[in-house]
This record gives sequence, structure tokens and C-alpha cells, in this order.
Amino acid sequence: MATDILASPATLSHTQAKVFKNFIDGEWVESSTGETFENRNPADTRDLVGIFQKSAKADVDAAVEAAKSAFAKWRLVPAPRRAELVFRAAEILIERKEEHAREMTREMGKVLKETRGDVQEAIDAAYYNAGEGRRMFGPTVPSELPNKFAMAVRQPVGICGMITPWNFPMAISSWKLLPAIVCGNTCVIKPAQDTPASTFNLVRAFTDAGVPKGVVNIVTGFGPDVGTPLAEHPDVRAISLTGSSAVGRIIGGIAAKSFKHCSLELGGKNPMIVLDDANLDLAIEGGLWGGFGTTGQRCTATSRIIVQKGIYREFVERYVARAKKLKVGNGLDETVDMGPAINEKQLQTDLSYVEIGRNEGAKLVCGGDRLDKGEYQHGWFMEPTVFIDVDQKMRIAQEEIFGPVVSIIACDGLEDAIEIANNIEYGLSSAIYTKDVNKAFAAMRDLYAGITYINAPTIGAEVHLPFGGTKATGNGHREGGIGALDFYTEWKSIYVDYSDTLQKAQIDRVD
Ligand code: UN1
Repeated sequence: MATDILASPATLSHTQAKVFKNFIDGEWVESSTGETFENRNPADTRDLVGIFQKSAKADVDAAVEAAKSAFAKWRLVPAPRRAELVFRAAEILIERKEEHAREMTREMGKVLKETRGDVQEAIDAAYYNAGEGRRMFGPTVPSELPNKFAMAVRQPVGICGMITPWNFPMAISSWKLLPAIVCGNTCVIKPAQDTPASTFNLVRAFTDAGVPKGVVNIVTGFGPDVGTPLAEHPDVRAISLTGSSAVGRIIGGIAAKSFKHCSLELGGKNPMIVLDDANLDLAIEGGLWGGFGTTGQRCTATSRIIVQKGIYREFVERYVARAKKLKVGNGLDETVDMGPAINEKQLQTDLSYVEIGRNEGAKLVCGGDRLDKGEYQHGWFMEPTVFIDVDQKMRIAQEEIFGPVVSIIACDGLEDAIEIANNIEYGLSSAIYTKDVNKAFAAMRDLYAGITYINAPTIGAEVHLPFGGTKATGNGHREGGIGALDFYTEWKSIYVDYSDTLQKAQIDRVD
């Protein structure tokens, strides 16, 4: 029998699984469909993390209605006061960091040190956005006319819809929710169906901090049933998606029809260039962390390593030797380096790319196989996988895999490397290892991507800088930093004429 528990999660057996309801207008409510779905641990599918509501349009409508009535009051709460609640939420998250990290490893699979980082990223975002409550700067400028005052202020957009991914279930939810609520918006969030518990944990910190009912609402379920009606809803004025480019095309198309703000954070095929003069130890370390951290399941994962010919053989040899030693397993074991794929479908995709790479003629020198014996038998594990002598045009060098499959490509030098790096559909993150400052600066200028790292891998963005990318990675918006404020506010320009006469801009002038 399922029990209905809303307190902290505990490890429950299958028959006692915790049931999560939707969170609408401060109440826990069952979905209109009466159906649910299971959230299972990808490292051990016998472990049922929770049972969640399989929602539909009627649930989205109810959540939007709640957000709409909450907006009438929330937008009038002074921003510094809204921000104080967010600051308090950060402190609550600090107290619960370990508990949330452990639950996230159970539902998502990545290793504990990474899930601690995921919770920390939400804490960082909360502190950063709390500070924004006393800034939200806008220009005050001189008017061209006498006795006239001019300024621009940021106003909330209104009701915001969020569709979040499973790879950073708390961090990415926080990137969206926190600036939105500090700016005075109200929200409906649809967490990824693989990792809804972490979003519940985040939102629980907001409500415990005193964020009023209806300001943040959660509706769980699947994309076509929940994400699509959320994007289509006429009262939703902004929709923010982090997901695949394929889903981005759908959501972007829907949003365009009703002129919604639409922020799309999509795929990546991120290059790391290693030049002959690089610190090889550092580059190898970085390439392993960037390639296999989060089981390669980051939009920013280092999925292509472009190595100059002078050090190519040495790099490959040492990189592969290290990759072979990575310990794969359940992320709750602190000695494990790499956890499972998120689900069976993702694992099948990863394995299918091993086949594709082989058929294309790339040389498989590490891994490539599923791990399903012994301790691995109940999870979605595979070996860290490395292809070398990859041609830049191959599918494994062009398409986002979202798994632990790294392609190593040889290059002649900086120019060639940058051309290979840029010659893809995406433009999220990029990196270069070199000790030559001139080359580093040329790369900072010429890599056509939203993020460039020097002497660090392609992962590791901090919350106060813009996050996002070029080309098929998005539609020009940025999360993090002030980029988020631009998305969650509308500029309003205000002119105050205190001349007591009708003054005509552009016309009343002496030429
Ligand atoms: C992602 O790649 O999906 O930059 C998000 C990083 C993290 C966020 C990654 N702070 O690696």
C-alpha cells in the first residue's frame, strides 16, 4: 500500500513508496488523471524513490490559475522583501544539503560529490538572486526636453512556465525559479519525469522560508501532457526550457505563436583543445572530469578533445590509461567516479553511438560495453568510452550523445583546432589548454560559443555569469547573472514631464 507522506524522504520499500502530489496554490493535490508514475534509482532499479502524479492539461490550468491570483499580490511585494525570503531559502538548503544530495544521487545517479555540488549551485543562485532584490538596476537618463525626467524600470513579466532537465535537477530549477520570483513573477514548473524529487526539495525550502502560496507551483508528468499545455497556455507570458534541441524546436514554435518570452537552453558538443605546449597532466585531468563527470550527461560535457599532433599519441595513451581506471558504480559509494546513465533509453542511445562510431571507422580504445553483471545488474551502467582518430565529420564528433563517450580528434595547430571546434551545430561551451597567452586570447575571441575556459575543461560554470550558447544551443537568451533578469522582466521606460506644457520630443527644438 502506498503511503502519502510529505515530510522528508526516507528509504522506503516498494510497498511503502512515498507518494508525491502536485503542489498547487500551496496545497498538495492529486492529478486530474488519477494516474501516477514511478521514479526509480538508475543505479538500482529495485529502489523506488517515489511515486509522482501523471498530470494533464487540467492540472496545468489549475496551477496557472493559482499563479495568476498569487501574481496580483506578489508583484506588489517590494523586491528586497521578496529577496529576503530567497536568502532564507538558501540557509534552509545549507542545512538540508547532505540529505538532498543523497536523495538526488538516488533519483539521478550522479556521484555524491556532484549532487552536493548541484545543491550548492542552488544555494549560490539563491544568494546571488537575493542580492539582486536590492539592485535590479535600470537607467535614469537626461531627457532631451527641459523639466522632464526619464528612466527605465524592470517589471515582472507575469506568470512563468519552466520545463527543467534531469541532469541538474536542483541547480537548473533554481536558475529559473529564483530570478523569476525575485523579479516578482509567479511560476509553474514541470520537473523532468526522471528527477522530480529534487525540484520538490528546492520548492520546499522556498515555502519553509515563507514564499506565499501560489507563487511557485509544481505539476509533474510528461512533456506532451504537461510541458506542451504549459507552453500553450495564454496566461503564461514566459516559458523557459532546458532540454534537447528537438524539444526546443517544439516549445519555441509554440511560444512564438503567442509572442511569449521564450528561453531555450539546449544541446552541446563541446570541444576541448589541447595544444602542444599545454600542461599535459592538467589537460588529462580536465578531459577526464569534463568527459566523464556526470556520466557525460551535461550539456557542457567535454565530448570532443581536439589534440595537436605533436602530443597526440602521448595524450591519447595517458588519457585512455586513466579512463580505464575510473571506477563505475552506485554514486552513493564515495569511492565511485562515475554513476549510471539516467535510464534505459539513454543507455541504449549511448551504446548505439558506440556502434555508430565503430561503423564510421573511428578507433575504439576504451570501454564501449554495457556493464550488467554482479553489482551492476540492476542499473543502467556502461564503461567510460573513448574513440580516437575520429574525423571531425563523423556523427560521433557532431551529434550530442549525452553519455560517457569521448571523441579524440587530431589537429595541426590553433587555427585548425578552432575551425574543427566551431564546425558543429552547437555552441555552448569550449576550452583550450595552452601556456601561450597569445593563443589563449585568440581562442577567447574566435571560439563561437557561449562559454570558453582557458586551462580548464568545458564544465564548471558559476551562477553569476551568463550561461547559454550560440547556434542550435539556444535562442540567444542567457541564464545566470543579469542575463536572467533580462528574461524575467520587461523593461518599462517612464517619462515624467513636470513642465506643465505640452512638449514634443524630436520636434520642439531649435535647429
Ligand atoms: C549542464 O551542463 O547541463 O557548468 C549544466 C556546469 C554546471 C552546470 C551544467 N555548473 O558544469
